[in-house]
Amino acid sequence: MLDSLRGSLRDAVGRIVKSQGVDADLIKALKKDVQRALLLSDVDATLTVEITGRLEKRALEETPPPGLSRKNHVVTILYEELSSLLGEEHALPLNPDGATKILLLGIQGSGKTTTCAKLAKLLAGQGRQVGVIGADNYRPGALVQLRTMCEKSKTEVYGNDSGAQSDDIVREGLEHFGASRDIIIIDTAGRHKEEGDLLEEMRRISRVARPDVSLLVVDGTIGQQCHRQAAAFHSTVPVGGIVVTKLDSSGKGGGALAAAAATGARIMFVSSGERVDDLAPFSPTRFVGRMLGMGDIRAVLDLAKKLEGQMDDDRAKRIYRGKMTLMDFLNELVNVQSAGSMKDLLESMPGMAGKMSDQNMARAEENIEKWRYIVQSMTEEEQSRPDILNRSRIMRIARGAGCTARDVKTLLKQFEHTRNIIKSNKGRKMQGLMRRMGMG
Ligand SMILES: Nc1nc2c(ncn2[C@@H]2O[C@H](COP(=O)(O)OP(=O)(O)OP(=O)(O)O)[C@@H](O)[C@H]2O)c(=O)[nH]1
Ligand SMILES: [Mg+2]
Repeated sequence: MLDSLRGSLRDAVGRIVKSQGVDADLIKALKKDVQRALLLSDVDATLTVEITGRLEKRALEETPPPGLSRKNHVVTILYEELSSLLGEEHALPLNPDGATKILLLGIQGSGKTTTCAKLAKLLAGQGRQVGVIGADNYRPGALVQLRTMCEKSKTEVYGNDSGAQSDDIVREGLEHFGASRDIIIIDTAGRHKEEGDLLEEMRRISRVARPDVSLLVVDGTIGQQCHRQAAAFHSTVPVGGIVVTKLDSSGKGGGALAAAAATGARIMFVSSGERVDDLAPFSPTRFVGRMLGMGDIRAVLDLAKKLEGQMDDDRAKRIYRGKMTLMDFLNELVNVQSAGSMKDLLESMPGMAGKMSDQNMARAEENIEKWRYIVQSMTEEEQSRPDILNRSRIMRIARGAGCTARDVKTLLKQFEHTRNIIKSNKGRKMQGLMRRMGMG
């Protein structure tokens, strides 16, 4: 998805990570890299200048919280600014007293029918009873397309292809499903543009359906033109949320998302493929996290918070029982590093005792920086079950973290050793260390 944007943002982050230290030149280069990446992805030029200007100013002026490296801090700022470009996170509002009715609208070919089936599958997967009404009586074959796709989630589709009016079909469909469903999704017809008669039809359907939320489906390949389309719909039909589709098939997806967010619309879902599973709730922070190549960049933010002192009890218990995840391991290393007892920790590792000269310390600390990016390039599942890391996953992680597969393996080996000592309770030094960290 959005390969070119992701590629260039990761390169930019990689440069910071690999740099010796953060200085004004590096920040300027970062600003340029990000500017280029955003413009290529069709983000509006004014928005781009605004965002990257803020990035530069904050990176130059703000002091990192205690314990967080300057590099990581700059990455955090980049993450925050890019996320803010994409607006806030908005969940689908569900009606607590009865079926939630979702009306899909959008111009021809924007992806309404496929979104309808994808959304049905997503919500059914969350254990909800979903019914679908096919109210597109405009395009021949619309109902068959909808039924075929909805079969995959075994979702019932109500339709009527005997020439009925679309608002009548909606009325019949609602009666048909009655109170038997938690969610009813209505697929509607499109037109070439946001023409008057389309909007008029939507108004009519809307009066009958009385939707809890109307979702506007926009084709992401139109890039920043999304702004005009979202604004046009927004001003005529009350749009509760936006679905941006086809993020897989054009480099302009970033522009589409930024433009939709700039109208004040709530982006609720994004679609990045034709298959029925290719729809996901939209979260600016997760989206940007993926773009920047970190499994979940929230971990960096958590880390920043954690470094301000507090110890997470659950984590301590988990570690002590030998159920440590890679993220726990990393956080421990960073905690110990910031407490100045890095050498203790490393000496407690098998094969490391006595080998850590003071000169080597600087290299080890560099390793931690590298390991942090490695761990952050993993999915949550990989972080907690490193045994699933096969060759191709390791290659992917290495690419995401801007290092070699060997670096990843070194980390895994070290992690394995450490976990084993804790588990077997044999590493007395480690226990002493754990006690000092308030966990023994
Ligand atoms: N690559 C890709 N194709 C998509 C995506 N979403 C929809 N499509 C394709 O876009 C085309 C139009 O999708 P539909 O769901 O039929 O669009 P629609 O809005 O219902 O179109 P009308 O009913 O004619 O108004 C189909 O070929 C879909 O397979 C997506 O996220 N990625
Ligand atoms: Mg359709």
